[in-house]
Amino acid sequence: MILAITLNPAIDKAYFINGVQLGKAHRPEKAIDSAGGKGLNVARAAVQLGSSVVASGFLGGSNGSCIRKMIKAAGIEDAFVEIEGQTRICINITDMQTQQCTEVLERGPVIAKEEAEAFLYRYGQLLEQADVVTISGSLPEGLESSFYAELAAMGTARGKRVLLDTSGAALAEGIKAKPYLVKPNMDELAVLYPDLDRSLEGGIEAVQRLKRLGIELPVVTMGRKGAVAGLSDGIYKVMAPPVEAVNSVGSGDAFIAGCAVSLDRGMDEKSLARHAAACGSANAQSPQTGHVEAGIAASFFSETAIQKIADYE
Ligand code: TA6
Repeated sequence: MILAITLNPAIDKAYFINGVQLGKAHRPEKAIDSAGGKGLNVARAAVQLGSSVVASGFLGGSNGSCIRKMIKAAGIEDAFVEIEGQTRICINITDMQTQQCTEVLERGPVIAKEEAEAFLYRYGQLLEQADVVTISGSLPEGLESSFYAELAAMGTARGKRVLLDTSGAALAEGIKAKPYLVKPNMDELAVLYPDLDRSLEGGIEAVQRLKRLGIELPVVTMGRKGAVAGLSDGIYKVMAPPVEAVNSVGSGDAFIAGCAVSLDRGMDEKSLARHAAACGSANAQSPQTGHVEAGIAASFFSETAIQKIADYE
């Protein structure tokens, strides 16, 4: 079973507009609501790929109730902790003429101390049944930046593979707990390692550093340039087939879902890396955020290349 953690979930509202113009009123060609926040995108994609998933984090208010209905309909088991605050809304505006995505991400509710404690207790219980744990997205206000490190340490101490996908101080702190996998994209990497450039060499150096810090499977995703993964016998570049993106938002989350499902199925690490990259590309084929058609992922998997590009120093 995959335990998917989303401490700052959201109702994701995806708008598709034919020619976005600031300062103008727009009536979207299409509007799609989904249960979002990175971890719920991971959870939905993992269920679509055939895994059983329990999702937990914080949900509150009318938005929280709406998300509970959505995740039930998506076949995700709801183990969220109810809070006083109102769960947020995140907006993704895709310009249908340029394919450019603009996101507006609310900060979300402030978590009270007793709510954080209630979650930690629930999380400890859920860990017993989990094989793989994904921890994704921003930390809500009220939680220390070391909160993910605490969750990762609890999971690792119980022999679980913990996949951490976050950014900023939460990522820097989380790495100290040595989760099994971290997956910064180039923007997140620029904050973590500002001295590195956005080249393939920069990605390789980042993987080298993360491996030395004890991350078993460090991955750097580089958009159309693919991903750089630190496997046990060296550093590999993974390249899914080039696709025309319909909605690329959530592709990083689908990548994590591919990793979690591969671990859940006991796939070898090269297959895991290829499967994850294929899932990320499959997500971009859907107008929905965090959505993977298993058939498309399987087709992309067979066309996803992996090659060794460096040894560990
Ligand atoms: O990666 C896409 C996405 O999960 C959107 O669905 C939206 O919920 C946003 O990211 C949330 O990001 P955050 O880092 O604030 O958790």
